[in-house]
Amino acid sequence: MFEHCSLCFRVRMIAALKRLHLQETVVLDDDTDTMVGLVGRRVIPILVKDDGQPMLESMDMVKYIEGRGEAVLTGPERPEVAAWADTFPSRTAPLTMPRYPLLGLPEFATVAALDHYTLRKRKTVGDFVELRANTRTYLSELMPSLEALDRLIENPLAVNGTLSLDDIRVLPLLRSAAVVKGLRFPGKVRDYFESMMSRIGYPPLPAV
Ligand SMILES: N[C@@H](CCC(=O)N[C@@H](CS)C(=O)NCC(=O)O)C(=O)O
Repeated sequence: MFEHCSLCFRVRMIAALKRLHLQETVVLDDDTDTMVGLVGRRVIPILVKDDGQPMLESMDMVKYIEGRGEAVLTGPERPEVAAWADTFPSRTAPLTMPRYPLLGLPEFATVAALDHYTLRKRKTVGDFVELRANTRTYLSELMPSLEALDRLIENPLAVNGTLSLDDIRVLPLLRSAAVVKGLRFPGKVRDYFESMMSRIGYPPLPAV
């Protein structure tokens, strides 16, 4: 996994909700060999099951972990929450991607790993300094999405009132967005984020 990766956090979140132990390994951003050695290509997250078989899709991993012991994701899903979760990452990327390398995360522990990430992402999202300099603009463009989520949240401990796969879709995205210092979540989003993070026992990532 990468510490900053929201898809990885889906897996950590369900394991925490189920009180199941996950042995976590953070790889350096430039450690493509480890990923290719496990599954033949560069992809994160990878879950290696107890029988040694690797899994590649984060939602499959969530369902696999959920299938062990008593179910915790017993509530209904709402298509409008999944639709919100589909569009949100493209709005946060210009804010979050140029900040992850500033957080002291283990996937960027060497200068080579840090530069590997910067070069890759610069090609897809643009120059990091320029993106950070435009923080105010990106934040104002993001607020309508957060306000839309505020209207969707039914309860601070479950987006649809009872825990469901929708919580696995939403919380990791908020954890990523919260790395932006100065981002103010609307009231229900803030209550949901704080209650859920404390329920699963994770502090937020640092914010810059
Ligand atoms: N469908 C996959 C998507 C995985 C995915 O897109 N992972 C990204 C990380 S967030 C990735 O592997 N990127 C390759 C890279 O960082 O080079 C899942 O949900 O597990």
